[in-house]
Amino acid sequence: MILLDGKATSNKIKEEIAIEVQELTKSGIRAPHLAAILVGDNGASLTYVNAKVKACAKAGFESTLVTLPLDISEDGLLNEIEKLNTNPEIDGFIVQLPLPKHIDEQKVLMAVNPDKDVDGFHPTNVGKMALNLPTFLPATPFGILELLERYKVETSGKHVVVIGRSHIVGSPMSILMSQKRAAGNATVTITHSRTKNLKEITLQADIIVAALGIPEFLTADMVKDGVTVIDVGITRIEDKTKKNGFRLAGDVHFESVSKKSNFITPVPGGVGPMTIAMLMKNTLLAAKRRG
Ligand code: L34
Repeated sequence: MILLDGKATSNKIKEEIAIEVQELTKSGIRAPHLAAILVGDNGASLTYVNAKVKACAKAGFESTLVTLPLDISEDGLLNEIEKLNTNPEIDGFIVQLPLPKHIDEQKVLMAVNPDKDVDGFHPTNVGKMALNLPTFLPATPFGILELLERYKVETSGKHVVVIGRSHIVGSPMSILMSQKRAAGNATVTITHSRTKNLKEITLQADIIVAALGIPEFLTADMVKDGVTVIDVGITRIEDKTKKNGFRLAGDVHFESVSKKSNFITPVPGGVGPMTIAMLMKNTLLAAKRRG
C-alpha cells in the first residue's frame, strides 16, 4: 500500500509556485493576489479559508479575506462580488461554500467574473472544462488529477468509479478523467444516491473516487484487491477525547480499505491540502494572464 501524500505533495507544489512568483516579481510583475469571501463563521469553512490565506503568504501571494455576517442579504453579497470583479488589484477570488440557505448559490457563482473565477465554478468555465479547453479547473478535481499524475498512477483504460455527483467534485471528476489528458483516458462510471447495486459496481473499479459526504461509507467488502482509492470526504465527528472536540472522518473506512489498496489517500493529509495548492496554481495562472 502506497499512501498518496497530499500534504507533502501540496508543499512541493507550493514551493514550485513560490519560485515562479519570485521570477515574476523579479521581472517587474507584481505578485498574484487572491481574495476570498467568507459568509458567516462556520468552523470548517473558517479553517479552510484560513489555510488558503496562510498558503498565500507562504508562496509570496497577496491575499484579502472579506468576512461577511451570516445574515447578509443576497444583494449585499452580490455587491461585494462586484467590487472584487472590478478591482484591478485582485487577480482571482472565491466565494467559500456552503452559503446560508437564504442565498441562491447559483446566482452568486454566476456573478463572478469568469476571468477571476479561480474556483472554476462559473458556467463559462464549467463549459470550457467539459470541452477540454484551457480554463481554471475546479481545485479539488484538479488536485486529484495532479496527485494521480505525480504518483504515476495509471489511469488510461482503467475503470474509474466516482461516488457522488456534486458540481464541485463528482461531476467534474467524472468528466475530467474520461478526457484525453494526463490522469485521464479512463472508462468512468458515475454513481449516486439512486444507483442500484453500488457494491457490484465498486467491486469492478480500478480507481474509486469517494465524494458523497458520508463518513466511512466505503468499506473493504466493496473494493477489489489492488484498488486505488481517493477519499474526498471530510466530516467533523464529535470526539470528546480530542482537544478541539472532534475528529475528521473521510468517506472511506481507511483501516480496512487500505489493506486491499495499491494507492490510497489519507484524511486528513490527502485531497484537502491538494485543493489549496491547486487554487494557488489557478491564481498564479490568472496573474500570468494579467502580465
Ligand atoms: N468556493 N468552497 C469553494 N471552493 C472550494 O475549493 C471549497 N472547498 C470545499 C468546501 N468549500 C469550498 C475547499 O476548499 C472543501 N475545501 C477544503 C479545503 C481544504 C481542506 C479541506 C477542504 C483542508 O485543508 N483539509 C485538511 C484538514 C483541515 C482541518 O483540519 O479541518 C486536510 O488535511 O484534509
